[in-house]
Amino acid sequence: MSTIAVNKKQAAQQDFLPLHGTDYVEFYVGNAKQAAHFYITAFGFQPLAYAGPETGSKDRVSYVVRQNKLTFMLTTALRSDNAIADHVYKHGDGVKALALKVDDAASALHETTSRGAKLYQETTTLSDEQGKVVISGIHTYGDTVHLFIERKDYHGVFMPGFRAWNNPHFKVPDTGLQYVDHCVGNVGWNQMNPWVSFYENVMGFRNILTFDDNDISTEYSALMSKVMSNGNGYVKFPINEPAEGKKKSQVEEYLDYYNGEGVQHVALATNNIVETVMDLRSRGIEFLQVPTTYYDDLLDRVGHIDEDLAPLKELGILVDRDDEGYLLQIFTKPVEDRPTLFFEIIQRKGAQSFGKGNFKALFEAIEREQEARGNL
Ligand code: TYF
Ligand code: FE
Repeated sequence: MSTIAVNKKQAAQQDFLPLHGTDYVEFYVGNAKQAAHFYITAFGFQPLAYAGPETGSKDRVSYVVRQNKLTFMLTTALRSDNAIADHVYKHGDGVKALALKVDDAASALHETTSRGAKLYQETTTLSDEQGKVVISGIHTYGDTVHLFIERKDYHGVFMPGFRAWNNPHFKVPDTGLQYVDHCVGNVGWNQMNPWVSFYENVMGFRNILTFDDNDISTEYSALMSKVMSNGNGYVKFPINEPAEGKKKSQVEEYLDYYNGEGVQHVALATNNIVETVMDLRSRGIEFLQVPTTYYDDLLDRVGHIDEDLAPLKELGILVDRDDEGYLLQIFTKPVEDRPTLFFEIIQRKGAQSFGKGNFKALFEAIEREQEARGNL
């Protein structure tokens, strides 16, 4: 065997959990019909698939919506005596599953459970006339789970158990959202490092960035964060924990209202953040606002950028630079009544970092919202 072949084999062996990115994000919600309508109307997703009593699913309904490489599933309970109803009762609406694309769902389950992952779903083969999809799953922080989805040769709209769903009388253009850039988990006091170890040891991820109290907490909202990435960088999971500070940590507020650990934000990538955010705003999505003074010295801080300053300022889009380039980002207000899940819209122009230069302005904006809620 040549040296290159040996090295490739070693690299493949090292990554015991090869992932091809996010397959879908599943939300457990109180009313999936209305939640799906929100993601279609306000975020520009297209209807894709439906599962419910008509397709043999007696205890739940799920709607699947898609925009480019982004797939969301909105699931609700049809009865009170099931795990979905319990989840919504405990947490409100939130992310249940981060489903990851794999070549081999049985292997993914074996590799992770043999390293200590707690089993959520045994390897299950779902099949219909269109082919088969194999799924398995493990628990992560809180009541959140990771599903492993193997869909090598499936030709149906989504997966067995779902039927095509669309409404020919209701067409809404997309908003340019492309794929999941990263998903952030909020965990309890002193729980960041244990979850970092979980992603390292059980899932083979690496810690690529760390934000400690000095980066984040001294003056502003107190939290610490470590960014975990899988081998090819397609799946990135920052983990936040609250820290003691002058004011109540935004992470603590989340833990109070979510009633435990869970997904804090999902970052959605776009190729044109100005157009995407203008569109989202006109559809009613509300974003956190920074003071206009943020823009006074922006170009001194980040140097030349391709975008005009005026629309960035008008929309409240934040910019940060690192060694590799720059990024533009903005954060929605929470998308439910509890101050829990929100979305980030991000456009990367080379930068692979997370906007550390914006933490001060961002966390002060979050604190203003916390204060208005009486939770600071
Ligand atoms: O994902 C990130 O790290 C950035 C910054 O509560 C961030 O989006 C970190 C913590 C937080 C909100 C945003
Ligand atoms: Fe983020």
